[in-house]
Amino acid sequence: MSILMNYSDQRFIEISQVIFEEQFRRDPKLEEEMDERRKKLMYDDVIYNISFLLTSIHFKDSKIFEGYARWIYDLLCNLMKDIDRDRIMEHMVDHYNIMAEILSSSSGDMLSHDEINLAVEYLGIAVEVTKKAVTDVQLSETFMNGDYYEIRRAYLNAILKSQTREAYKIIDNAKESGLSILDIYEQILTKAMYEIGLLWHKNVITVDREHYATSVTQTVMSSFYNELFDKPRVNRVLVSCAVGSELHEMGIRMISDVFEFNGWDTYYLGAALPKKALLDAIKEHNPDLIALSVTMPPYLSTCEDIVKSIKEAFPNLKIAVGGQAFKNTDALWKKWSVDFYSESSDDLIAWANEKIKK
Ligand code: B12
Repeated sequence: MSILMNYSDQRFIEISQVIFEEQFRRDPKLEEEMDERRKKLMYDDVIYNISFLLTSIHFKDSKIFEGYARWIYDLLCNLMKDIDRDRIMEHMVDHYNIMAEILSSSSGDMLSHDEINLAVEYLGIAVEVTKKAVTDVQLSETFMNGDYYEIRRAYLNAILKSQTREAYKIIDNAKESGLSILDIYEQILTKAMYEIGLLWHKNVITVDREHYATSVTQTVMSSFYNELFDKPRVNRVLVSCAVGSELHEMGIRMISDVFEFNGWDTYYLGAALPKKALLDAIKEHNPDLIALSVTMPPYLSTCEDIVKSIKEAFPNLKIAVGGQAFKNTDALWKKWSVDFYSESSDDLIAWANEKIKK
């Protein structure tokens, strides 16, 4: 005997209530995430979910519930932008698992044995579809084009799914398969971070996911340290920093690492360094090259000022500038007395190794 679509059937209401309450019991974090309005909507959703499942079972057509699971996941991601996609996946997977347990154990008088089996099967499909949907996001052309797409995609997927160990493993495997530090930095990590930025900008991921991506990527970068400092020295010195109150410092740290890997002695001074401290550091380390990085356009004028001061105090010191702030300018660096600009670390190291010799 089926209760298909009979919303007023008391058994239907009772089972929805039990599923709803069980989910809150098992996952106390839900109380913080769901205000009263959301709780009400969530309860309504339990009823919809059961009715779609029962329809699917009635027609013995798994596609009905599978399509619904994908649809409801996208809907919830759009409605609850403050909760990350990965967490919403957890909500739904828990929900489907609880539904399967409760329908199997307590719906004997509502569903036949065969119907219960179908319910469990279709809910299993919904779990898989929902897990897959976490990484099913629209990616930019830049991310999809170019070498090592598969590795970059796997790395991004691991970050979107909170799989920290997997992310490290992907980079370890890439290293083992012979990818250079330059390729890993430029083709995997930089492109993945740019994509994370775009997904945040489009409101597809939350800001905490962006912060998590940053911390995973910084840890990945530090895993290169043993190799970096092992390289034969070439007796050349780089001083580098991010300019102004710039907090974006991963790019310039990459530059510094790449130089260290090429045998240069590097002094990476981080971000938010006062001009006087930078000039003192130049005096102390006597570099062959200084690399300045700007991501946020408001710090371009700070960079211009620093470039002028460095050239006044150290006229022969070579200066390179870079970072995303320059990308949307009309070749601004050409108006300054800098020696080199490029969009990436590989061009800079190639230029420096060729032009700066001792
Ligand atoms: C992680 C991140 C942060 C982190 C930074 C943490 C850290 N420790 O670095 C935190 C959370 C602090 C942050 C804060 C903010 N961020 Co942010 N952030 C990012 C994100 C996602 C990644 C940055 C990154 O590491 N990229 C990877 C590195 C490797 O790339 P890169 O820096 O470009 O470096 C490469 C090249 O440019 C080049 N290069 C770099 N420097 C140099 C120097 C030389 C000499 C040369 C030759 C080459 C070179 O080589 C590198 C390798 O190719 C970007 C997205 C993006 N597109 O990058 C947004 C992004 C840069 N952030 C953005 C914004 C808006 C902000 C905030 C204003 C947000 C806010 N409302 O608070 C603040 C501003 C803070 C500040 N005062 O600086 C926007 C900037 C938009 C714009 N139009 O400028 C971006 C683009 C996100 C977006 N899509 O909208 N952010």
